[in-house]
This record gives sequence, structure tokens and C-alpha cells, in this order.
Amino acid sequence: MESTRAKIINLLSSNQDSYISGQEISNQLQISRSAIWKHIKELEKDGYVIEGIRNRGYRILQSPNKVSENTVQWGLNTNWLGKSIIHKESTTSTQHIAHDLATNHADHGTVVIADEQTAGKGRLSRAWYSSKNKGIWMSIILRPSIPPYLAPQLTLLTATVLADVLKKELKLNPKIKWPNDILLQDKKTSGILTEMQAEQDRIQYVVIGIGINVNHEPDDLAEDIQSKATSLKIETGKSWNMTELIQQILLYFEKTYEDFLDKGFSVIKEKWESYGYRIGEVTSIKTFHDVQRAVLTGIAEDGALLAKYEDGTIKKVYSGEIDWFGNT
Ligand code: BTX
Repeated sequence: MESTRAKIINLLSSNQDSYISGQEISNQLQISRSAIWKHIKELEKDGYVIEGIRNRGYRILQSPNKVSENTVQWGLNTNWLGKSIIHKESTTSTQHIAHDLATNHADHGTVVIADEQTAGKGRLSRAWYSSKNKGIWMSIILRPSIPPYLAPQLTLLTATVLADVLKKELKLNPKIKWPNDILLQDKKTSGILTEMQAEQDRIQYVVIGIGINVNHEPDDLAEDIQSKATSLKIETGKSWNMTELIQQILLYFEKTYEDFLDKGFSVIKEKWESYGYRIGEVTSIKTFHDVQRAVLTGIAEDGALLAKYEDGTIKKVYSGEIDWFGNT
């Protein structure tokens, strides 16, 4: 349930340029004027600068430059995504927390965010470096009414959301490297991990983990990834406000997810392919048996990569090794 404090922030932020009177807050939230005043004092302790003028009311002048449940909720324009936010300064992995919450009936759209992960997870038991206050380490709980075999589409969807935010809001030129790396200048700046709890024909819940390197300097990246990873700051030369970025991601995510449920996968497929790294180019694909040249043509409904071989056949690639950076 939304806290009273979050409701006050929402009310104030729906009216960002003008004041909202104590009486109106009191009417809408059914709490006393003195209770409102106490909540405002707590928000100020949280770093909010709130102006209160007699006979006019309150307005937020500035939100704190740190990620918290309140700061993310202030100005978040979604309808259902992020209505419940759990923020931790430090945790093993936001995926762990999200799984715990989801098995305990957390709502569709619950979001878990951490400033730092001490055991961040990548795919296939790989590690994901998540240093303190440098990036966005976040998990989204969804309860989609799609069959389990279509769940990989949610990873592709998430990749298009991140690429859209980087392109449209930050004016960068992101590429999506199949299946789920977001690249800037050929280097990984973001990864996505989708985990699911399902019965044979029904998804109980999905947890989508999103990691984005935001304000890392080159030296903040672990040594073993320095040559292949980057951050938004390294690429743009400036620091980014992580609260605003999270809000944008949640807003784009909600819209894209609704479009996907409405119109199906074709919208996602088209967008994914427009961002796809080396789509339309020839590369080498190494399978168990051999290495063959093929043109990468796009993605299939089940999330596989489509490759057209020299003999004209188009095959799905699920886990073949691709020579991404070679010139074929
Ligand atoms: P992945 O398996 O595609 O990528 C993991 C690989 O990426 C590692 O083996 C390493 O080479 C490289 N790597 C590790 N950390 C970073 C980093 N910070 N930046 C760039 N490259 C890196 C990708 O898995 C899925 C990542 C999901 C991370 C989110 S964060 C929130 C949520 N919680 C959690 O524990 N995981 C997800």
C-alpha cells in the first residue's frame, strides 16, 4: 500500500508549479493538518526542499539527489508500475528480494532498487558488478498473463525500453546485442536478467533485473570488464540523475508493456531489430559441429536470433557462439 508520505509527494508533484493547500491535502488524504505538517518535516529530513506559505499551501522546490522510495515516487507518472517501491542501500541482489516479495504476494509492478549489490547476478550464474551509487540496480515484478514459453519476449521488450530511453531521452546511440546486452560504442553499459516462476501453462511471476552502469569513471569498472564495459558517464562526460533515469525507464516500460499486451510481439520485434547490433551483417556462427558464415536477419517470436546461411536457409540460433566483434 502506498504510504501517506508517498501520497503527499504525489499530490504535491501533480501540482508542480503551484501550491496545494493544507486543507486540500487534508481532504484528499483524510488526515489532520498537524499530521500533514509532521510528514512534511520528515520529507525535509529526507532532503526535500518544500516551501510552505500561509494561505497558499505547499509546493516542492527541490527533490533530494539520492535514490529512495520517495524520490522515485515523486514525479513518477506511471499508472501501475512502481506504485510500490522497495529501496535498499545495500543488498546481495535485488533479484533475491524480488523473488521473496513475489512469493509473498507482492503486486504486479512492484519495483526493488538498491544502491549497491554485493552478489549481483548475471545470466548463467555469472556475476554482475554493482558498485555503490554508481549505477541502477533494479528488479521489476510482473504477473503477465502470457504463456511461459513467451517469457523471453519480456527480455527483448526490456532491451527496447532501455534502448529507447538512452536514445530518446539521453540522445545516445545504443545497440542491442542479442540477446540482451545494451551497447554504447560496442561496449556493454547494461544487462538484463529475466527469471520466472511458472507452472506448465501459467506464469506465477516474472522478475526482470536491470543493471545499468551510470556514473562510473573508467577506474570504477572492475578490471576484468574494463575493456568491454562502459558507463553513461564515460560515454557522455557527465553525471546523470539516477532518480530521473529510473522514472523514465519505468514510464517507458509501462507504456511498452501495455502496447505489447495490446498489439502483440510484432511492435517489439520491429523495434528490437532497429536497434539490433550487426543485424543485416555477415558474421561467423560457431555451433557444436562447425563454423559457418551467415547474415543475421532479426529475431524470432521465441527470442531466438535468425541467421541466413550462404545456402539460403534461415535458421534460429539459440546458443551458438557468434563472432560479434570479428569482421567475419
Ligand atoms: P550477462 O550474463 O549477460 O552478463 C554478465 C557478464 O557481463 C559478466 O560475466 C561480466 O563479463 C560482464 N559484467 C559484469 N558486470 C558488469 C557490469 N557492471 N557492466 C558491464 N559488464 C559487466 C547480464 O548478465 C544481466 C545483468 C543483470 C543485472 C541486474 S542488476 C539488478 C538485478 N539484480 C541482479 O542481481 N541482477 C540484476
